[in-house]
Amino acid sequence: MESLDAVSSEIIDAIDIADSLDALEAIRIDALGKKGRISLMMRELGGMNAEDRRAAGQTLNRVKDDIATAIDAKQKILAAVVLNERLEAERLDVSLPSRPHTDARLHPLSRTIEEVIAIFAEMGFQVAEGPDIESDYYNFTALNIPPEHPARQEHDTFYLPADAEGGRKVLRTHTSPVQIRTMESQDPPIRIIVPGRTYRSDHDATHSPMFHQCEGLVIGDGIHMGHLKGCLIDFCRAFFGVDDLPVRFRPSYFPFTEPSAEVDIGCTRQNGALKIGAGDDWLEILGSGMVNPRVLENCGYDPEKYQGFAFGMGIERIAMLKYGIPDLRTFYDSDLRWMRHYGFLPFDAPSIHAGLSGGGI
Ligand code: 2U9
Repeated sequence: MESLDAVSSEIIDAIDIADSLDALEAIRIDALGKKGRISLMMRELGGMNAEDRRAAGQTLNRVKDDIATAIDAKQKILAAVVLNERLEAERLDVSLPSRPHTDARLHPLSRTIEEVIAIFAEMGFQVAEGPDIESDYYNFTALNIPPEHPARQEHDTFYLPADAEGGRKVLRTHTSPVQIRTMESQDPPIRIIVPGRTYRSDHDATHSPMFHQCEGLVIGDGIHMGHLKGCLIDFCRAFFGVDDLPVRFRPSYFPFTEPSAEVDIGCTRQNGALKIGAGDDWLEILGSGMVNPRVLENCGYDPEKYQGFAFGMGIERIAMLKYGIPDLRTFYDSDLRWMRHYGFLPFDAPSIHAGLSGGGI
């Protein structure tokens, strides 16, 4: 095994003077690779008799291990050299000023929707959603809105071009179609709120063609006006953060509810300033009512078995009242200065989760 010793020390010397990881890898392949010098010698063992093979095999394995160990040790040294070179070359100037940034804000409408959801979630409501583009059936007919009703008129509702069968879809004028769809697909009990965008052909200082509503629906066995009143009184008090807020139910009319009631909260108006809470004045906040039996029938429910109540509110309106935002149109201006003033920091939201138990808003 004279020649093996020579080959071995030649390889070990080469490892010693290797000055890069690439050079070391080339040496490894040349020695231990598939067609490497040591590997070829291993193959030659096959032609030897058993006794010679055992002795030569042991020597070869020892040499192979020595070379692998030497490569491993050198690899660590060279890797450390590379790392040190990088650490020397790369410098981080921690005194540089950071890139300019502005904190994002949550839009007051998003915040208001989150607050409304949090309050109703605590009462066991789930959030339901549906399409903005609706059929005439879901937006009007199923809700007992008659063909001659003004809401169906061209100048009040955005109609899409007629389809091949002459049917015309609408941009939903309220979120109520979602309640119809929910009733069609689920059995009572139902307890949902439906926040979302709605559209009406109206544009002035107090109306926007796109606005947001949150409606709610409760259906069950024996649901009555007392449930409606308790639920909405609790909501108003939690939303405005006033425990003893006076709440008044005033008779009204909607085609989809019977009886119907508008909900007012107590307030005072002094020198043009509005204060929510006990006072000698009232402010309309919500519409509500017991679901009209015809609407229940349209959804395949037996009105003798199930009853329910529904309600609706305009998100822009309650956001303006709660946060003192004077002009509806500013909600959609995307003015960053306005957002910095009226917007919310995303994590600055403890009152959202305070819900019914209060905690101050
Ligand atoms: C179904 C049955 C009944 C939803 C209701 C109101 C009263 C209401 C307005 C408030 C201000 C809309 O944004 S607004 O202009 N809404 O007064 N909404 S009851 O009643 C329903 C809904 C769905 C199946």
